[in-house]
Amino acid sequence: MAALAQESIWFNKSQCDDAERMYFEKLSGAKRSAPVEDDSAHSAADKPASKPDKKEKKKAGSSKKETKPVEKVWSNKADCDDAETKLQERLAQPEYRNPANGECTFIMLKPDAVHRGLVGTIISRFESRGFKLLAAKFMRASKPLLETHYSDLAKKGFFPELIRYMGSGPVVPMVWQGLNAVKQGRVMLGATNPKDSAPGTIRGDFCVDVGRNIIHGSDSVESAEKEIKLWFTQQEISSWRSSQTEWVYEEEELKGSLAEQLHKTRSQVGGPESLSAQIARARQHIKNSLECVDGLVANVDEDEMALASKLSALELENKQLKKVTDDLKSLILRLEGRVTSLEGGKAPAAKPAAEDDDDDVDLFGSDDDNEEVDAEKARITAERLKAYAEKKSKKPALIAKTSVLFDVKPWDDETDLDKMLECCKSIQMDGLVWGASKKVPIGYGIEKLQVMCIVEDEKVSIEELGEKIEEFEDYVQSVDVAAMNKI
Ligand code: IDP
Ligand code: MG
Repeated sequence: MAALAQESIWFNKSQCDDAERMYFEKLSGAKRSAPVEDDSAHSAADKPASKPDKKEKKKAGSSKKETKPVEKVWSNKADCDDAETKLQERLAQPEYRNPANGECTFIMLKPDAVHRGLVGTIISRFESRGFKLLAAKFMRASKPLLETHYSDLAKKGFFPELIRYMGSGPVVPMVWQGLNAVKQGRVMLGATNPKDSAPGTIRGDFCVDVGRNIIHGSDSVESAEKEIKLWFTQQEISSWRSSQTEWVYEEEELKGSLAEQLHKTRSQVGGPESLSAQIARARQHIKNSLECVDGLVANVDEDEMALASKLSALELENKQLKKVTDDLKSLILRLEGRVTSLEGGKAPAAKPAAEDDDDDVDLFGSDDDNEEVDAEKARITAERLKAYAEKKSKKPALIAKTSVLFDVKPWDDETDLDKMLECCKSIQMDGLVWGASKKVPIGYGIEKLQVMCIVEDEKVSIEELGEKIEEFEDYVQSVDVAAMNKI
């Protein structure tokens, strides 16, 4: 009898070893030892009762029973220990957990369950199922707590009785954790009305009346979270690892975990779609920037070229005007000389009297009879020369002037350029005349102001004028002389 019992135990152990070996190999990556010729799949150590047979086989050598290669479960204890260590190490890694196994639900044994002594039985059902108890307490629930808990049923006719019944005795609120704990919890509870609950469910097995249905269970993950927070503090919830974990959950935990990790990584980088969207956005941004820079360069070139051609045109015009005035000046001088010579009968009339005095020919050529006439002529000539000199002195002297084009840059696109221009033109100086102005875009919606002025070189320093403009700090960031031309 005892031998028979032992036999059966050994048989089971061999099956168990196989399962264990496969399981350990799967989880820990432990290598099988090479197939060996073994005369006992269930080794001598495992099966002491076979010892005599083994000896016989050794002696027999080529016995009838063909020795077939059988994989050894573990070649030695060191291998086994090694595999165990590896398994434990891997299990200890957090990514080895399947987050789905961490789902929590709120279960509460109602006062009728306590009164009827079903607390242990019901807890046992959850434990047996493989769920893990994270929190539990035995308490009398206050009315406000129960009203909050059942607030969604406040309008129901049975609400006052429900609150009274729930507060009529102690309750056992609990937090259970496990794979699909919320849904599975509801399945284990059975329908709200016990008359509809299937046998095998808690309500189906232990109660008959909807108003005395002994147990509560969260109906969704969201309400579970809410209810757990309502009934428990964070400190009251224990986090622990059941030694049964790997016997309750298979290794798809790992798959779930990897999938979860991938999902997490993707959501961190914004998902594959949003990543490509980000790249597209970045590309567009770079393209825009390049276009903007191109536009800026084109603008600058265009402006500068326009300005340069305008300046060279002005320069040419200036030269032509200068030539015209020079020609006119010499013509006037010539004409004046002629008029004088015609009027005075002497040429050139423009010569000063002193020069005439030095003229030996004239002096020695004059006789006493003509002395008075000559004196009169000399007086008239002197008067005319004086008048001419006076007239000439009244003519404006040629004044050196410069035409300046200032580039006045604002701080940003919000700077009021009209105000800035007003400020510039508020600078009034002797020898300064403000001219035309225009706004020139410099990119990113910002415009600069170009303002022209003519200054008399003697009276106005261009550098000082620039500094004066820069003093309008509220508007002006910097001032540059874009172009300068002598007039
Ligand atoms: P549940 O407990 O299965 O989630 P709910 O509809 O949320 O069912 O109702 C909450 C509790 O209110 C029930 O467990 C039960 O105790 C009670 N209840 C529900 N319907 C009735 C009813 O028609 N008469 C009396 N009590 C009811
Ligand atoms: Mg409910």
